[in-house]
Amino acid sequence: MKPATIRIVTVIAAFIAGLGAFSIAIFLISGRGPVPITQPSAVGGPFRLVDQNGEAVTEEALKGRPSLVFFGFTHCPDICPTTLFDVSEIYKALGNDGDKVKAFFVSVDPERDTPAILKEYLSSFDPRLRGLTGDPVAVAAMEKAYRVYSKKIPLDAGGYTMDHTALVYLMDKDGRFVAPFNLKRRPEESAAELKRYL
Ligand SMILES: [Cu+2]
Repeated sequence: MKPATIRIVTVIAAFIAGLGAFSIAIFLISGRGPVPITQPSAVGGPFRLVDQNGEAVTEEALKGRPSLVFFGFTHCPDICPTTLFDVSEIYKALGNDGDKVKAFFVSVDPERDTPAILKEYLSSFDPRLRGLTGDPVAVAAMEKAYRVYSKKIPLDAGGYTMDHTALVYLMDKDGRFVAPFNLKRRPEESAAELKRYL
């Protein structure tokens, strides 16, 4: 080959090599893109229950608004009524924005917590709270999806109580789990956090 030809071949070879390096770089960059939003969250999932008015409620109810989701039962001696009271105080602190936040109290004791019992029990708290119950198998499936533990504990005097996870979950307006929600602060502070998710 003549020197001129050699130079052209070298330039073309360098160009092709450069192209290769360039496409490898693109591949590496795109391979490190953001985590796909379809990745399933560790907490949450489909469910099919009924509320205190007997209306069907599924995971679709979590969409469009941020939600607080927590589990308990109406015979609970302290934690559940305290949580329901705290959430009612947050609704008060939210003022007009209260209508833009949902809250679900899911019974871990569907055997006793019928919609009618839930309705009576929830009448002492903010009317925007929705109580969920249903078929024990459906309740157990939701507990599993939300990583909730619950267990029936027989009482000496007869009957039983329930041990259960007392976490409150904050879900965003797409129905995705954000984080456990802290109730151990002033309702105004909780309200301010919720407003960030409207
Ligand atoms: Cu409880």
